[in-house]
Amino acid sequence: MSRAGRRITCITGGVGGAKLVLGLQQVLPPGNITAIVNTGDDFRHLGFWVSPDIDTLLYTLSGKSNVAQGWGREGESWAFMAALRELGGEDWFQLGDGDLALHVLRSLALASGKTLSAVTGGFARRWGIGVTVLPMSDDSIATVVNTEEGELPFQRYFVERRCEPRVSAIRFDGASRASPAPGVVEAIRGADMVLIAPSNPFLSVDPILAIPAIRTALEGRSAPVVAVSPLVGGRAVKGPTAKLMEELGISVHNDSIAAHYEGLVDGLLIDSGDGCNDEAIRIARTSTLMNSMADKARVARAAMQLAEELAT
Ligand code: FO1
Repeated sequence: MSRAGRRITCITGGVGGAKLVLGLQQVLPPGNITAIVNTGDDFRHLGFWVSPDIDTLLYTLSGKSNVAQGWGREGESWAFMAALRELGGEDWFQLGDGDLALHVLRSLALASGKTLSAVTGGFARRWGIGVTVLPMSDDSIATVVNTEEGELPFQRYFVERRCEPRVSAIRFDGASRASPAPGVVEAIRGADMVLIAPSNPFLSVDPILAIPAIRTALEGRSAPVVAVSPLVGGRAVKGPTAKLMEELGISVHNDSIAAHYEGLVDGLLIDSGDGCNDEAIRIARTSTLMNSMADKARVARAAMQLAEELAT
């Protein structure tokens, strides 16, 4: 089948996955791509339901994202936050004026009984996004980080504490009882290949894999699953991945990434300068840093190439 017919499903957190999906869009019609997005970072803040990784995908795929910042909208204004601070409201989590519209409308829709996947699909359609953007689940799942300062909900750890407290364990409240959102299992089973984006395996990919029916679908896969390593040169491209691995006693090496995904992936795409000694999976290399659109297309093509080799 020509690549044009390929159906690809991408399992992703926020930024890393958004870049990979942008790269895939250079190679495939957007309608052939489904993104299954982490919602373990989601939380209720100031009465609004905030879904950061979903919003990163929506903003990125609609060309609205603040690329340099890695979250939120480009050209944002901050009148709401200024007024909030005047009134003594919590200001550790910045909500831009444009971003606020998304949280207000999502919160209203959820309060009226709509599901997160229905709301997300509505936003994607409104913004002309051709990729199918699916939350991993419509059930509530919360990533909680055990640190030397006690348990922290994800955003308190990631934003308020800037990932400083040392982590001893991570859990995903609700994941073991959660069902995949509609279309998620079908997107895994019906794909010609499944890619795991270079998101943080422990914070952003694991919540997705913690949903039993998703893990089972990946374990029983017929199509190849390829992960893109989040490590470049023995450190993470962005965010706390390497620091977290050290704190969890995991060596910051692709061997650990391969071991972490053992039984779920058939191939691992690593950076040209790195190595991986795992004999059980196929390794491919490219320059995996994704800054320019050409970078993103290169990494997407290399991941597809590896999956195609595994499928033959
Ligand atoms: N990250 C920050 O570091 N500081 C913020 O103030 C912040 C606000 C914010 C608002 C909406 C949103 O969707 C994301 C936001 N993020 C912020 C990023 C967020 O914490 C991360 O995108 C993920 O949760 C980690 O992948």
